[in-house]
Amino acid sequence: MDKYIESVYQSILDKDPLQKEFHQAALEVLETLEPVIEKYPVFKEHKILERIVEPERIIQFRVPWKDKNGEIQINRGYRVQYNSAIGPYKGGFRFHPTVYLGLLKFLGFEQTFKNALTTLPMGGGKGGSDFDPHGKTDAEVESFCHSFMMEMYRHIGQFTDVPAGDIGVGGREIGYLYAAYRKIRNVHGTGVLTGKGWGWGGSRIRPQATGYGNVYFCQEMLKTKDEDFKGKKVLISGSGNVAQYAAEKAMQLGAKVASMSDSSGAVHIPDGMTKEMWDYVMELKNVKRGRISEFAEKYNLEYVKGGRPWQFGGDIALPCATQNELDKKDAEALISSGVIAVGEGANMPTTPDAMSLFLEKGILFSPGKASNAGGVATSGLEMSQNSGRLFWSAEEVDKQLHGIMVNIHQTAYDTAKEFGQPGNYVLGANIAGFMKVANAMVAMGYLA
Ligand code: NDP
Ligand code: 2IT
Repeated sequence: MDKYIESVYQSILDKDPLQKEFHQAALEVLETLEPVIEKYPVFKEHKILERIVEPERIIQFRVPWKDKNGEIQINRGYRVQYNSAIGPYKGGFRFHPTVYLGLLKFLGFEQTFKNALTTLPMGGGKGGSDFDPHGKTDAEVESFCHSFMMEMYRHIGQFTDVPAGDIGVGGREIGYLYAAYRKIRNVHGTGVLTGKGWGWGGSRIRPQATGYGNVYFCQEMLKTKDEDFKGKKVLISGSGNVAQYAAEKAMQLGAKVASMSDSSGAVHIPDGMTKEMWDYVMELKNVKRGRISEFAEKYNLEYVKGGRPWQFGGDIALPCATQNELDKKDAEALISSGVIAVGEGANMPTTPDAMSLFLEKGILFSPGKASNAGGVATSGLEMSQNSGRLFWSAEEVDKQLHGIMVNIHQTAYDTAKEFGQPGNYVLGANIAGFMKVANAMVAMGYLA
């Protein structure tokens, strides 16, 4: 690695030695920026790398709430306001027991480049809590969300920072959070949160956007090899928001969706998911909030407790659950089963050694910051509709989402080619996202 880039990376390790997911995300980006730093010395002169790895602001706070027995519980809340060079901070909230500062720094850092790739004016941020919504009653989740917003409201706003959902934060949680924000601020109609419901400020297609967008991106990658989804065996991990709509879109395109999973295990669907099965999963996960094993039981399908879908083998893999859920052993299994494309729906689901293997073997591989950007892009479209007091039809939003994904694909593809590594979407996306933010920071001087 270039000495200057190595010194920036080393300073991250020295300052925050325990933030391993952040180290991983930063290293992946920094490594690919070598040719840019060489070509444009202005970025080094302006210390863009040193500045871009450091969040502009970090907020951490106590979230007290009462459980169903009337007992006081205490969680930690966070917002990492990473970079606002090109627009207000934008990015989701994650509620999951593994949430800590290092995880949110990785997500906020990724978000900065992802949002730049959408071409919409959004900076990068991420927040959340170590609160675990699993097994909680609706009333408990509501109480937690209200307490969380009692502190968060003062840090966000349509021109400052616009949160949305992520793991553990869906339509239900956004509703409770938005209610608290409205009560405290006495305003309605601002785009202070995205992922709102239809009829109270939300956008059509926002729930579908990340999963659909991931499939649209993958479609573009496949086109470069004269391939498509039709008849392909598609492995999907997760069974949450992103996985659900990636599955729906892949099915619409004629693919055989052969797996779903959750943190307890994976289900194999050798003949492909049917519309009836998909409806069952939607009800199971979004209404009953049950486990994917119940789906396996209902349809008499193979269920691997503690397993991941990758061992089932397939043509296309769409990891849509969480970070580092596809490792080198999984990549080897996929490659030996003849996988042709891997499209990241989750953020950083592929470990670095697995990613290197895919790139080395010439497998089409899209990094999450490019292929899952459809979610935040549609959040941007929700912000536009809120500002204009407008509602666009599902067809209109889907058309714009599709156009944005095609454009991100083209940008990553062209940038990889320009920098001498055709087909390397990781390098292409990192460089294209970085250039947009870095140029803005240079133009605004050292304060940006
Ligand atoms: P959801 O909470 O709706 O679903 C998450 C899914 O992943 C669940 O099936 C969950 O299983 C599984 N999962 C979570 N943690 C783990 C774990 N440690 N090990 C195994 N499985 C796990 O979240 P989303 O679908 O919204 O998010 C999925 C991924 O997509 C995340 O990486 C997120 O950052 C990313 N993303 C989401 C966007 C969005 O718009 N929602 C936009 C862009 C990216 P279980 O219920 O058992 O925990
Ligand atoms: O990781 C992500 O891009 C998201 N969770 C969506 C963020 C958003 O603001 O819609």
